This record gives sequence, structure tokens and C-alpha cells, in this order.
Amino acid sequence: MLKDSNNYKVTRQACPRNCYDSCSILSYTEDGVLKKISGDPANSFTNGKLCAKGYSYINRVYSKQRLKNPLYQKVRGSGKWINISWDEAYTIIAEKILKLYDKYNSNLSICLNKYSGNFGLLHYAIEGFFNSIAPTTRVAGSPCWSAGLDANFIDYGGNVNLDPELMIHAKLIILWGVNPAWTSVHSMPFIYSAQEQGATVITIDPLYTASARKSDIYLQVETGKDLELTLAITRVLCDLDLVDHQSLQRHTSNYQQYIDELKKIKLDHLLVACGQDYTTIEKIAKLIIGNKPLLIWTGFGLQRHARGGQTIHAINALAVLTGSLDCLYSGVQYAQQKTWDFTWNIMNYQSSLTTAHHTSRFLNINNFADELTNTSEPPVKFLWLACRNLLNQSPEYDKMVAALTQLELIVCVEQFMTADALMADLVLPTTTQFEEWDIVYSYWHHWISINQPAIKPLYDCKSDLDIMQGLAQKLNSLRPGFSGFPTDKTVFDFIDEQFNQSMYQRLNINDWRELIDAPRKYMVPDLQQTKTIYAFQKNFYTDNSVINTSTEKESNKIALITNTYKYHLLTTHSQHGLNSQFQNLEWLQDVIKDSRFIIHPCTAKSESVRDESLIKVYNDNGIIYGKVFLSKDVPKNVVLFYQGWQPQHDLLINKIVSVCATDMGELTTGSKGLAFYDTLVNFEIVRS
Ligand SMILES: Nc1nc2c(c(=O)[nH]1)N[C@H]1C(S)=C(S)[C@@H](COP(=O)(O)OP(=O)(O)OC[C@H]3O[C@@H](n4cnc5c(=O)[nH]c(N)nc54)[C@H](O)[C@@H]3O)O[C@H]1N2
Ligand SMILES: Nc1nc2c(c(=O)[nH]1)N[C@H]1C(S)=C(S)[C@@H](COP(=O)(O)OP(=O)(O)OC[C@H]3O[C@@H](n4cnc5c(=O)[nH]c(N)nc54)[C@H](O)[C@@H]3O)O[C@H]1N2
Ligand code: SF4
Ligand SMILES: [Mo]
Repeated sequence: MLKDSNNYKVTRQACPRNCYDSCSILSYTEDGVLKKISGDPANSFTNGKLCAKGYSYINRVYSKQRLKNPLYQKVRGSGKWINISWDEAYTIIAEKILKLYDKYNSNLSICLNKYSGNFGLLHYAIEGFFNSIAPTTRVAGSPCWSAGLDANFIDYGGNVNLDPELMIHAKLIILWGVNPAWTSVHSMPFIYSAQEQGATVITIDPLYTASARKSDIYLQVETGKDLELTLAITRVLCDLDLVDHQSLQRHTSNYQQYIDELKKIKLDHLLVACGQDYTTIEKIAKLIIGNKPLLIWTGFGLQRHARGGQTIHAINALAVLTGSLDCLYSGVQYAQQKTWDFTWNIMNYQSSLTTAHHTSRFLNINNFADELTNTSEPPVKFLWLACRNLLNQSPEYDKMVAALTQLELIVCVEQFMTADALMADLVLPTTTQFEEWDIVYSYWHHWISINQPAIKPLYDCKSDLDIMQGLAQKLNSLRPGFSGFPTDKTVFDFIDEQFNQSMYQRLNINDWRELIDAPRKYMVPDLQQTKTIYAFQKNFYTDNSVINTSTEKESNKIALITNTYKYHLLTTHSQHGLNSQFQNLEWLQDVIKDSRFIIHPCTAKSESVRDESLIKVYNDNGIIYGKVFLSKDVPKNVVLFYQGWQPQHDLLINKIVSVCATDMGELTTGSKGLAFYDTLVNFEIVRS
């Protein structure tokens, strides 16, 4: 056992949150109590440091708000919880599942809604369990990154990233609709290193963000108008004949058509739409063409708009035009999925049940309330929520609450009493990563980490894997063979099964247990330095809509802005929260100042409100009351409110966020993404 100089036991963990950084962590415990944690220096991306959220993990583990044992409320929403045992909980759940199966001769009335509360590999045991009881109802899609994933899939054949540590070599870095100074703090040192070696950093964002402050150039783009901005830059490059024709010939088949189409659009229209003048665009275009390696980081924020996919298409096209795809350390970064080739056996346990249905039914995760309500034969009657804060993180809260009334049993597996847990019939307490085994990998960098338990499970908490095994056991004891999910396998058996020889080779290890000595970087030789082989094959110019800047949705929106609602409501990701997590922790209260509507002082003046005024912000979806905070970092036509857990129920911002689909997302995730940042609102004073 590893001990440090204070005689603390040292274990390796990893942060499994939905965060670019997927940090490797070292934990120090004494007498079974977690005393200290730090970033793991053996991972050169984490580089021994964590973010403020990471350092607050001890407070999360030992928070008084942790759920301690299974809870049951007879009347949903009554708040009258009674403590029950695990056996009682499993019995209630198993009996309901069997009753529904007997009624419908199908498990399609059983639904799982899981998303990103914990991205650890072993948490796919949840999907594994649901696969093991014959077809069920599931969710397809993602509220997060679908449009961009599709655009890159079409352009490059998949989502792959260069090692982001190579950003140090770049001469020009563009942070385009991403705010890594908050959302990927470990990327920043690589960006600073590049700057120290002479690189220019440009941030393109409607908000003057923390990342913009660290950049050399800040371009304040009109919200949702990056497509016009990209086309304007491209157009100027074409007009000045600064385009890399060799690159275009090598990677594309129809670029001339693209350029011809582009030349039909008036440059002035593009400039007015994105809020820029010619001189600025010419300057940016010349920087882009004149500085290699060029690294463009297209963020998730950029594609949370109706034309998010097309925008990323156009930026990818710009990268080809500049020849940067063939250049060492250049390229467009978004995310990586393709890199990890686990077996995913944990999800592959089959059922031997005979049922009326042979395939699972998929509901759109981004239109869940409507789809839940409209699904019949059989209707959904049972909902399992895990790694999900559905009510807090999805649009249309009221509709969602109404949709849940049709359910006979809602089970929520949680660490805290969240919005979802409050509306569940049964709440099952689960472990934190400090109390369980896991494997954690990243959708941004190339590191993989082991997660060892540092302490025993607290209270009566169980891991998601243990819970699924316990439920499978109960079901099979009541109805032999009902679930094919293995109840006799250990956690190590499950991890063993996830790896294969090719993964071991790329990690340069023989067994995953070697990860206990240190995290490892995954070797992807063809991706170490350029994205050349992944460049566009033929699809550079796939459809006219890239060029056609006024899609139907966009013109509807413009009409809405001029006629009804004046302001874009941006609900971007906060500094000290991770979606709906961390904001409830005592240690972070002094720094969290999220629950405010942030507006420009000039806007405040024209609407006769002041700093600290109470306003009501509204649109067709509803009304939210909140306090004003004035800041020149926000454009005059934007109201900013950081998304996340709102302990004051009245401030649940997603109550007024619209369900507007993005243009892409179906190819890679099964449904279109969500244009969270296309929501429009008005506001008025309540009390000054
Ligand atoms: N308005 C607005 N809404 C948004 C966004 C936005 O920008 N604006 N962003 C969207 C994006 S990008 C995303 S990714 C989604 C995120 O949506 P979700 O994935 O639903 O949200 P999270 O808050 O990350 O996590 C959900 C819950 O998982 C729980 N959890 C943590 N660890 C575990 C575990 O080990 N087991 C179990 N069973 N539960 C666990 C946490 O306590 C938390 O309550 O939100 C979306 N919602
Ligand atoms: N601290 C922290 N870290 C996180 C998270 C968190 O909640 N907090 N969430 C994690 C998750 S789930 C995700 S998806 C990522 C999100 O990571 P990011 O993509 O960095 O986050 P967002 O906040 O969605 O958006 C980034 C920026 O896009 C800008 N933006 C919005 N609309 C436009 C536009 O039309 N054009 C341009 N150019 N920019 C625009 C926003 O103003 C914002 O500054 O971060 C992950 N890391
Ligand atoms: S939230 Fe992100 S940056 Fe913070 S510890 Fe976790 S992975 Fe690292
Ligand atoms: Mo996300």
C-alpha cells in the first residue's frame, strides 16, 4: 500500500464528471477518513492540480446533505420520506417491474433516463442491467454536443482530437464558443505556453469571458451568427486569393462550387449579421492564413444554436481552405469519441425473456416530456433516473413534471436530494468516486485513469453497479432468469472484460491493474501530430444549407426578435458548478454568485432597472423572478444566467428555456441536439 510522508494512505482516483479535463486525482486517507486530495502529477494534463470543484470533493463526500439510506415517499412530492432497507427497496422495484411485464408481456413500459452525472466506465452497468431484461424504453440523443459531433462525423468520418497538450506548438489559437478558463482549466497552461512562445490567441464569443480576458484578441460576435462570421472570413480569403488550392484539391472534391456559392452572397450582409466591420474581418483572415500551426477549438457552446452543426461545418471548411489540416499540430478540435475502443461488454448481457417486442423503444432525450406523454402500447409506467438531473437540466420544467404523473414508479439514484429526487417515489443513495472502483477516460485528452476506492462506502450507499446487481438478484429470486445481468461477477471481473489486447498495446500495459501505478496516455500514432488522414474525403460541400444563411428557423427567430422578444437568454456553464453539481456545497458558497440575471448597464438604463433590482424575465414558456447584476461583459441584447442547480426552486432557469432542436445530431447520437442558447426573453422591473 502506498503511504506518503505523513503516513497517509494514498490512492488513485479520477474525476468522472462530464468535464473536458477528466482529472487524475490522488487521495490521502487516515484511519479510513479522507483527509486531503490533490491532482496527480503522473498525468501531464492534470499536472498535479485540480479545479476549485475538485478541491471541494472532501466537502462533497462528507456533506451533511448526502443521502444516507433508501428513502420512500408514499405520496409523490409530499416530502414525507420514510427510511427503508435495501431489501425493501429492491422488493418494491422488482414487484413493480414484474407486474408491468405480466400486464404488457413486454418491458417497454420500463424506461431508463441516464445522462452525464458520472461518465465512469462501470456506470454503464446501468445500461447493462436494462439490456439484460429484454427490450425496454430508452433515451436517444444528448442535450450537450450532438450537432457538433454530427458535423465532424460528416467532415472527418468521426470525432477525433489531437492530443491537446500539443497546443503549445500552435502559432494561432482560436477559442471559438468555448470558455476553457472555466470549463477546461487544465487546457489553459498549454495555451499560455503557446502564448509565451509567441502565439496569438483569439476568443470569439458574444460574452467577454474569462478566456477572452486571457486572449490577445477578442471578437464579440452576434449571438448565433458564427456561420455568417465564418463565411465572411472565408469570403475575404477567397477575394484576396489567399486560399490554399493544393489543400482543397487534396481533401475535397467540390470546393469550387462552395466558393462560387459563397461569392453570390453579399459580404455586407454577412458583416452586418455577425456585427463586424471589413477591417476586423480582413485582419482575422490574414492572421488565420499567415500563422501555422493553426489550432481552432470549436466549443460546445458554439453549437447550442439552431444552425450549430452547419456552423462547425463551415469552420471545418475554413480550416481546409487555409491548408492547416496538413500542417503539424494544426487542426480543428472539438471532442473525441472514436479513440477509446473498450469492448463495452458491461452492456452486452442478453435477456432470455420472451416478450411482445424485439427491439428497445427510443425517446428523444431532448423532447422527453412530450414523447413520454405520447408513447402508448404500452405506455411508460416506470422510470429509472441515474446520473441525471432531468428536471433541473432540461427545458420545460412544468411540462416535464406533468409528464411524470403518468408513472407508477419513479426511482432516482442520487447522492443528494435534487429536483429529480424530490419528485421520485424511491430514492436510492449512491457512492461518490472515493467509495468505488472505476475507470475514467476523457472526451478531450488522451489519458485514462483508474479509480480505486479511498474509503469504504459511507452510510448505506451503494455504487450504481452494486445496485444493478442487487436488483438483478431480487428479480431473479422472484422470477428465475428474468435478468441476464451477472450477479456473481466481481467489480474486477467487469473491469477485466472491458479491455482488449489492442487497448493494452496502446496503453503500453499488460493489465489494467498497472493503472494503479500511474495513469496512462493512450497512443494514437496517426493522431499524435496531424489530423491529415481524417480530413474531408468528399463531403467538404455536402449541401447548400451551409451557404444558405437564412434557414427557416433563423428567419422565424429574427421575426420573433423584432416582433416579440428582444433579448437572447444565454444560460452558459458556470465557473464553480458542473452542470447541476457542486453548487450545493458549503465550501463553494463564498465564491458562487450564479443566481443572477446579468445585463449590460446600457440595457439596464433603457429598461429602467438598476443593479440589484428585482426583475421578472419571461417568454411563452413562463416567468422567472430574479435579481439584476450589471456587467459590460455582456452584449446589450443578451440576458445571461448561468445554468446549474438552483436551490431556490423559483430560479430554475430551464423553466423558461425553449425546446428548439439543432440542425444536426441524429447521425452520431440518435436525435438532434438542443439549441439552448437560442432562447429569447423580455424582462421588466418588479422592484428597483
Ligand atoms: N439551460 C441550460 N441547460 C443545460 C445546459 C445549458 O448550457 N443550459 N447544458 C446541457 C448540458 S451540456 C448537459 S451535459 C446537461 C447535463 O445534464 P445531467 O447529466 O442531467 O446533469 P449533471 O448535473 O451533470 O448530473 C446529474 C446528476 O447526476 C448525479 N450523480 C453524480 N454522480 C453519480 C453517480 O455516480 N451515480 C448516480 N446515479 N448519479 C450521480 C449528480 O448528483 C447530479 O444530480 O445539461 C444540459 N442543460
Ligand atoms: N466549470 C464548469 N466546467 C464544465 C461544465 C460546467 O458546467 N462548469 N460543464 C461541462 C460540460 S457538460 C460541457 S458541455 C462543457 C461546456 O463547455 P463550453 O463549451 O466552454 O461551455 P458553454 O458554457 O456551453 O459555452 C462556451 C461559450 O460559448 C459561448 N457562446 C454562446 N453562444 C455563442 C455563439 O453564438 N457564438 C459563439 N462564438 N460563442 C457562443 C458562451 O458565451 C460561452 O462563453 O464544459 C464542461 N465543463
Ligand atoms: S471538474 Fe473537471 S477540472 Fe475539476 S477536478 Fe473534475 S475533471 Fe478536473
Ligand atoms: Mo455537456
